[in-house]
Amino acid sequence: IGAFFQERPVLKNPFLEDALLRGYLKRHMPDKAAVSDLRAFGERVANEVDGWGRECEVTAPRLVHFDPWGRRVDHIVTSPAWKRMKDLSAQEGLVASGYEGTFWEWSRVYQMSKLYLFSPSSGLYTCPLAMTDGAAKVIQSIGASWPVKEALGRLTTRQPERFWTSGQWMTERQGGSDVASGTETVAVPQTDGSFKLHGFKWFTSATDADMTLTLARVQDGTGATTPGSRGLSLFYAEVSRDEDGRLKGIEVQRLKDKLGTRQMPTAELLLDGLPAHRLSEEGRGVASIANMLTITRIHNSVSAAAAMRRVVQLARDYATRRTAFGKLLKDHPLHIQTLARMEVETRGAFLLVMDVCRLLGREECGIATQLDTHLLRLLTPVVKLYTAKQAVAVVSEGLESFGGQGYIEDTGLPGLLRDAQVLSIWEGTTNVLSLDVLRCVARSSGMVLHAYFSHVKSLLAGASGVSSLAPAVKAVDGALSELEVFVRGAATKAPGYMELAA
Ligand code: MFK
Ligand code: FAD
Repeated sequence: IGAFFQERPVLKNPFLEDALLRGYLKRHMPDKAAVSDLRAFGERVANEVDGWGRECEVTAPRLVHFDPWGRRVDHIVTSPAWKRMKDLSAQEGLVASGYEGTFWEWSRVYQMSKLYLFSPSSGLYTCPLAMTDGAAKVIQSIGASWPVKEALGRLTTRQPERFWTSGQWMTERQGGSDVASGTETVAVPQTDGSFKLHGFKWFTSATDADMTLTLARVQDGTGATTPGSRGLSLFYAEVSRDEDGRLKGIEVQRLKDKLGTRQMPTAELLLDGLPAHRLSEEGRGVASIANMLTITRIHNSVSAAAAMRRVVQLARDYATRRTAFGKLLKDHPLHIQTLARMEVETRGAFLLVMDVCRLLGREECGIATQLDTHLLRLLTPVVKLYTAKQAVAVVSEGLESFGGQGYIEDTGLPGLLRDAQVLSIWEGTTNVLSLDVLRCVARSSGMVLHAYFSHVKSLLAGASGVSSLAPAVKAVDGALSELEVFVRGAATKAPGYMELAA
């Protein structure tokens, strides 16, 4: 009954559809090789990868505890599409391109642009890639020697058969934000200088990884450990199996039943003598894993901007196909205003994210000024916390622009919202990242904020003819004056400084 069937929104090449991305690249890195690679990858995302992403969503990972004969195997069974994502990630250099330096200071912008195209179609494979990138960064910054030299090569290779992913096992039952008090895992020294880890990791995502970085407390000869942050060290462990097929030193307790990110396994792990190597100095675990946090928080922001861009692209397309009250949605001014507001949020997010990627690239090439370094430190938590919240709001609005169909599971749209919701929780919640902003402001005696407002002031000066920016100029001037008081207080350790930094 009824001859009408609504046309679906069509995903077109996300690179060609994204005038802002293309314009940004043209302005900043007009390298033909990068642009043609992104165009070709965009084609692949629309025509091939997006289907795999859907397959990952509908074929959720599952845990097989025992083999048919009762032996404990703890196999996390993932979909063929999830495995294809791993191979594709290596071939396309989704981690490698951040380390190859092909585009010099723009290598990170290029890599993150590619991830931005990939993310909404990736079946959440961006999660292991973020942690893999973070692990490579930590190993590189510590200085890759045995036993992690081989690992660094595998994390950053383009050869699918060599490519490894890494986990990031930090959260325990007592503390995900407060890992300093919450970490109970102990590292027992072995006679050969290695360690065995005993503890329980409460959230471990993409647990089919080949290795992990994790935190634990080294036991002394009496079995005692140091409490708090100063007791935590950073460890490297490989996830491997013995000749009977059992995981060495790990039992997978269960997979989490999650609101979203269902494409990806998130497990609870009992570490029962996991062989590991200490990477950091004793007690420098948190400071040493901070590089991983920086990278994964930037990846998170890229995924947030990408989720917004994807829903806007689909909503715009749908507005050209759906008719209501006698005309297409695109011809209803109110609907267009809704889409325009989403577009503005998406553009703002994209530009902030790309600026942080640009700063990261400059730092990694050794050409960052002190201003760049301050901005990178300050803006990393800011961009993560801000874009995560934006993504939930914009994607939610985006779903509404499809009417009832936005709520229907097999359109693939609801998954976008579910997956956006996690962006503000993992890799540091909004409050914890706000405190991280305060931490870096306090530790630099306010200099990072001063650098930030001076930078914004110089940007505004470049647009001095735009009268609508006058309130912003006034606000920045006010902030700079207040900061001068703050910085002076900090320098003299006046009581006002302690109140502000508390
Ligand atoms: C699509 C993309 C997806 C991404 C994949 C996600 C998969 C999911 C993975 C996870 O969720 S992994 C778990 C992530 N967990 C967190 O993000 C933990 C959140 N909590 C914090 O970030 C806390 O602020 C923190 C654990 C860091 C607090 O620890 P402490 O030990 O109480 O902090 P403290 O004493 O202030 O700092 C210790 C050192 O670390 C200091 O260095 P120094 O000793 O040299 O002074 C700090 O400066 C340094 N530090 C802390 N945060 C830093 C940092 N350095 C640089 N950047 C930071 N953000
Ligand atoms: P809590 O720390 O208990 O926080 C609860 C609330 O209190 C939050 O709203 C928080 O903002 C607030 N809060 C905490 N401290 C403060 C404070 N000082 N001031 C103000 N507010 C505060 N972790 C890993 O290590 N590896 C993984 O692979 C991983 N994968 C994950 C996958 C998923 C799908 C999810 C949901 C989580 C994953 N996590 C992982 C865990 C995640 O990093 C933590 O859940 C997160 O860091 C928060 O920690 P928590 O759950 O202990 O919350």
